[in-house]
Amino acid sequence: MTTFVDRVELHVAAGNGGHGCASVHREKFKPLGGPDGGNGGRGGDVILVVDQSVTTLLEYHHSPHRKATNGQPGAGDNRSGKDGQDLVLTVPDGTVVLDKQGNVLADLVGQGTTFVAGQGGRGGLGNAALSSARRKAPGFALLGEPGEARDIVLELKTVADVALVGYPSAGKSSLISVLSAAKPKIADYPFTTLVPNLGVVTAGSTVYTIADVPGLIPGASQGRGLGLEFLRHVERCSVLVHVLDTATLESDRDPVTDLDVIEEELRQYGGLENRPRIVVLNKIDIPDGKDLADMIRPDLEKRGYRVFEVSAVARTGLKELSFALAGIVAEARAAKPKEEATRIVIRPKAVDDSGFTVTYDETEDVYRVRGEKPERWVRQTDFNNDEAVGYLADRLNRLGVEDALMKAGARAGDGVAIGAEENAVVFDWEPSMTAGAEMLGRRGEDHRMEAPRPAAQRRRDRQAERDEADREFNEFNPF
Ligand SMILES: Nc1nc2c(ncn2[C@@H]2O[C@H](COP(=O)(O)OP(=O)(O)OP(=O)(O)O)[C@@H](O)[C@H]2O)c(=O)[nH]1
Ligand SMILES: [Mg+2]
Repeated sequence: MTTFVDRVELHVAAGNGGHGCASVHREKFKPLGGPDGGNGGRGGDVILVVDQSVTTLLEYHHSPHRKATNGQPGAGDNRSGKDGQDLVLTVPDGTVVLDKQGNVLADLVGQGTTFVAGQGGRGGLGNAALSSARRKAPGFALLGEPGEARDIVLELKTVADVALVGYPSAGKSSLISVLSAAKPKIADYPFTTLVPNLGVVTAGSTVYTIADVPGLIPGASQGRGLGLEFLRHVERCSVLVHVLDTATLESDRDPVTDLDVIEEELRQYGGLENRPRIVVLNKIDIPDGKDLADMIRPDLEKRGYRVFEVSAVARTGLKELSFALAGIVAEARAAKPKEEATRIVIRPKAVDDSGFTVTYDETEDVYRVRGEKPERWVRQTDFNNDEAVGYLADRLNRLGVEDALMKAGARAGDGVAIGAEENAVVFDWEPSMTAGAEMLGRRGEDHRMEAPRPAAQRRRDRQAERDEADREFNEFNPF
């Protein structure tokens, strides 16, 4: 028997981008050609894809660390590095992806639905790509970016059209075994089923799935028995089927009370109120069972339930039941908003966010710069290469980071951190020449504090200043 695992923690790491290459073209008699360093390849993504033939998360329980391959570094002669390979992880239909705090990142329903769980790092540009009219022969290249690494939780919420609920030993697994090709474990002791079973039923032209959950008992909502943990698997169903045992030997039980108990537990669990329900009276092959079924049937129908009398063992009443379920499922499917024809691809977040923020971080005594672009550029920089650092400074300057630092009150020599606390790059700030000189010059004269004055006004003001000076002079020199 395969183990059923419906919750796993998964650590994914996308591939790193390959570094760009700094190289200069060499040829006989042409010692210094142009830069010809190629770009690094992209790191592979980690991608989750729904595959309906996968039914459990067991695989990830056994090996929870998954990494996509890295991009290859670029090389001379304009050769780009190869991209890393995406790592495609198949998951069952109905897998919910959460972060470690329990926030839902994605709900993967439908064959082929895709979620990029980790994005591969971009490859670094080689010096050929970095050359420009201004920078003819860059002696540096950009580093590849690290791939995204994340801890996620996968939780399976089975996607079954029909869910069977009932007391232990009511015959839920027996029913699945005779309605579908599934072969669940069946036995005459309670809690035979420890994890949900799933079967596929074909009734006429309708194909639908049917699942049972471990038996429920009074107090299940307080954690008795196997608790309500598994009810998660019935949340998505279109119809709930109460499987009632008409031949139980327990003296304090009868099918109608059983029904009330299960309904109460479902109510406590919540969220299933408006799901259509039908009642199956099972075990009518036993004479007492048949008598009891006939006796309570009108009562149940008066409550509004459609009632089916069956025997999973003698295989009676099954056809009628399976066609009735097919009808309800077909109706529910028709009522659902049309599923998009294309498969849904969910990406974690927009990557190109051009903004950034500068804040003073008191505990660390640094000005902290946060933003997708500045943080990416820092990761791409080889800090052992002055030219590369200069290039970074230019980029930051053009984005307006230096101006923003000035405005925030940063002075030359202050600490500046780019990135989040754990992986920030911290350095002493040296305003680059242009921005620095300009800003400092302005600050000395403090022109910025004044509103611009038209020339005529400036002339009048100057005249007023002179007159004032003359007055003072005359006061002190009365002669
Ligand atoms: N006579 C008779 N026995 C049945 C019928 N259906 C199931 N049983 C028996 O009832 C017992 C319990 O059946 P299961 O199908 O395992 O019951 P279950 O509801 O899945 O039980 P749990 O998994 O413990 O919740 C088994 O011994 C079955 O053979 C039926 O229609 N007639
Ligand atoms: Mg069972």
